[in-house]
Amino acid sequence: MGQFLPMRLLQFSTSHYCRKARLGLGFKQMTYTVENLTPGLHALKVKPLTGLTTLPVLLPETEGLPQAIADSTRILKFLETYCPEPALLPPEDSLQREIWSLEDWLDESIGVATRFVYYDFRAKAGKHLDPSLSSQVVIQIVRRQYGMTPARVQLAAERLDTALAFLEQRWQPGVWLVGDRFTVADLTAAALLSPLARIPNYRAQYPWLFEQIGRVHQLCGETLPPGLEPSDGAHDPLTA
Ligand SMILES: N[C@@H](CCC(=O)N[C@@H](CS)C(=O)NCC(=O)O)C(=O)O
Repeated sequence: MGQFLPMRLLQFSTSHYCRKARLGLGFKQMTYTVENLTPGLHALKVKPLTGLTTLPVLLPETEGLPQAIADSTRILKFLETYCPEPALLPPEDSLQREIWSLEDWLDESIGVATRFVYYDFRAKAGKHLDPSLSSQVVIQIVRRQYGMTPARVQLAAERLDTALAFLEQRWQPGVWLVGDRFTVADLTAAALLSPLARIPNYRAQYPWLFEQIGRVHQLCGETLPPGLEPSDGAHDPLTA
């Protein structure tokens, strides 16, 4: 059953952290609207609400609930408390601790590494995906904002290789990251690694990753990320 509450998600439409929040909302079958903010100008709206400048931010817009919840991790914790079923966590405390540790690693380290590798690709070999001046200007601004020097991009790529070697051992069809069911850990991995779907090297080297990302999106009723949408297949030699 859907939850007919008018929650609002403030987001950047292309952000993988915002995708993570949408996957959580989708899994819980919440009714919500999204408001896409413009990078840069977003801070004027978001900072007075949360004291932070990052998106996603969830506005429950219901009396008795917090006015604004900043950060995708807090959004998932809020959803799990507010709407316990279907559950995103198993009942065992020890498994929950493992899940939140994995979630924190994926969120703080791997999501950032993905961002570095993705924007580096979009500025170089993947420039053809959108060579327009406006897109390339945005990409350059993001690269400068996050200090994406070649040395730091290289470190990020190495961090991703280590992470994917670890995930490959335990994230295969029918097998979830922790315990025997889909949890916050799977949702977070799917969202924060999803930008790699645009990068041919990753598509060729880690086919299991994109199958798993697709499964998680299906489970959460969320549109597939760019690179995995059915319409992309016709133009993508790797999936043809
Ligand atoms: N750990 C945060 C990270 C969110 C984050 O980095 N969001 C980026 C977009 S992908 C952002 O809002 N950047 C704009 C800014 O920092 O002003 C979360 O999980 O919500």
